[in-house]
Amino acid sequence: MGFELKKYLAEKKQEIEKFIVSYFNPSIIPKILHESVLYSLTAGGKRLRPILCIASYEACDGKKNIVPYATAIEFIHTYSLIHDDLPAMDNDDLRRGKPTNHKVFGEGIAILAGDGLLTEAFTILSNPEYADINPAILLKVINEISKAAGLRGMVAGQAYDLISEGKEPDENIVKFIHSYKTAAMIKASVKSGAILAEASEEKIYHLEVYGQSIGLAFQIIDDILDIEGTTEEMGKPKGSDIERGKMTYPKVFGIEKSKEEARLLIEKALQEIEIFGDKAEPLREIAKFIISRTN
Ligand code: GRG
Repeated sequence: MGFELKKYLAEKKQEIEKFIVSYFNPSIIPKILHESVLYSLTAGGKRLRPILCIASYEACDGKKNIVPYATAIEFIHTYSLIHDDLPAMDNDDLRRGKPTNHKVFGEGIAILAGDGLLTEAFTILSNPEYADINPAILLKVINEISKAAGLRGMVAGQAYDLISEGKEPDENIVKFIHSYKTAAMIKASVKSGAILAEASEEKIYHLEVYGQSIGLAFQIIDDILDIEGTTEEMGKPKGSDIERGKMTYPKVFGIEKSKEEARLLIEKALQEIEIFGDKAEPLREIAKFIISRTN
């Protein structure tokens, strides 16, 4: 039987979630902070970034269990969403159809939950014992992920997103926001899988271009869903980007051109991973899923 994406995603999701619930030691963490961290970590995320990391590792013939390292990336993603929803940022009441973290636990605890998750990710990534990984390899992964998450990546993109609200459409700015706010972490997830597998420079390069392309397409589709999606499927109010005057792809290029750009990016991503043959089937199907997703 051929490859079934739904089954693959469900299996990987289960492994990631098993690690999440086993990871925290509630006796050390104050109860409310522990609840806040687990609330957002188990609120129904797609686990796209850790699954991409694992799929990339497997495409490069990696054979160890790297779920803890992949899940560390989900910790960073979860921190970014908790902080993104805060009143000082996007001020959202709903995420994945549930009240946002600060609505349930208060702003102070939500900020600390985000801070804790970001820091804890590096506690995991700097521990070679999870899969007997060469520390020099982990150092490379930490370098990639910290660059993608910080001032040279997601945080820079988020800052441009924030200060561009209500500004005139600008092609360069929207491309910067999408590349840094969203694509940087997706690219780093894919690249980290290849680094953990000790893949060749050539393979790492192709996977990096794949990651950047699907990452950009992912955010373009997110912008389109804000206009064409449904509040029920997305789990957050439709039209919130327009309401806030966000610099989005449809705002700058129009909806049809945005769809065409997303399609071209996915095509480019698929070309980049041709060299991996059947081993890249999960990466191939994930790229196609990104363009057809409804949440
Ligand atoms: C440093 C205070 C401070 C805040 C940082 C950097 C940051 C906050 C936020 C940026 C992260 C962000 C909101 C990126 C947008 C990318 C995006 C479309 C996120 C949703 O990703 P999905 O659909 O989420 O993979 P699920 O719910 O499936 O996990």
